[in-house]
Amino acid sequence: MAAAPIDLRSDTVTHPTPAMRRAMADAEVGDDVFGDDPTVNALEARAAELTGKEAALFVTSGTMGNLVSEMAHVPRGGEIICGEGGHTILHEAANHAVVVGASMRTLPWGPDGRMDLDDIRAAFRDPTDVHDPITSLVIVENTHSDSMAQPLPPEYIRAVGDVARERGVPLHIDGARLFNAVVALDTTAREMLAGADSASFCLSKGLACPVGSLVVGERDFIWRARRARKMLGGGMRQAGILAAAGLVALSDGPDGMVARLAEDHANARRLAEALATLPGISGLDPTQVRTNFVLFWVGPPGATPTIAHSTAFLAALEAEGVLMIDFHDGRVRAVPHYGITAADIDRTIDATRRALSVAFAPDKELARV
Ligand code: TLP
Repeated sequence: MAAAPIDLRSDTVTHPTPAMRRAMADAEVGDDVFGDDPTVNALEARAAELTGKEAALFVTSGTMGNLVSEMAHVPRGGEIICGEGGHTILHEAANHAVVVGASMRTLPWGPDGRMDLDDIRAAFRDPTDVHDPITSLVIVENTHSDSMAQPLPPEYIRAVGDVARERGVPLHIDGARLFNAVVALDTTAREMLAGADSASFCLSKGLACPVGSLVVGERDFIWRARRARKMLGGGMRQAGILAAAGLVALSDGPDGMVARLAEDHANARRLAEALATLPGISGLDPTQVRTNFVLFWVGPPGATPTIAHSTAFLAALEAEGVLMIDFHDGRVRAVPHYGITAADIDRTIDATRRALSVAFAPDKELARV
């Protein structure tokens, strides 16, 4: 039987740890819609405590976490300020428009993933003008995917929160990979979110849980998010089976998965350092690998990289037993995660070298593009 591929498409492909599987098998459960599931209640209490917020809500996914947060913060006809390539605008099936009934006002960001504070100030609409949408929420993504998952520091979150609150508008953090940012900056989730009104973070990415995300914020906000979750059909019953894995991931003990994220960051840096030296790879500065994303362009040396080049490279790489993915702007993405070892990184480096020479051999049509 062929060996399983080294799957670096995303940290969403992680499988639960043995400790999680045991905790899931043994989980005490109840009907969570009645508020009776002790394991869900414990997970929500743990998330609130870790993030320094009043309350938390267990939801099915990061997408649902962001959606119920938007529904809880934003009225129909409201507008959300967010970065132009953010997950909430590009990868959530336009749920802000279809479900929330809101528009998005998108802003550019710098290479470090930050929207300029003056740009944010200028993006607020005039609430006294009958023509304008009602600016109702600012969203910041942390880690910030497009900038190769830069971790944005608590001071920046605080500064954006201050700008938003000057206008009476809350700040939500799409913290799908919040704990990667926390670990990379050697801070705490509490400190990271001190300037934010709400956040969602995923358990099912680098923290390796099979399913789930948490939304955190003030008690009233969480109540509105809970109603929104119900409306979307996301009220689960004996969800403690799933929450049990989350409690393991967020525990302080040896089975906890937060501190372990540093291994993924080290593997990502090592991978990037090797890949950046290969002819055919461009746009990759390994010193910019601060968390678990490695993003780069591929193409024949000297040629302008295109999406067709990425496609050819990814196919050649798959034939070598390694999976990466095309990022939305045409770059290739590799994401080390739980289960990926340093030896897998070495094999990936060799496989990449071979895939580049197959995809961009001088006699290949694509090489002349
Ligand atoms: N991102 C996934 C894909 O959807 C692209 C990935 O593989 O990176 N916010 C951010 C910043 C995300 O990267 C993601 C997932 C989400 C929200 C949504 O989380 P899920 O997939 O749990 O709905």
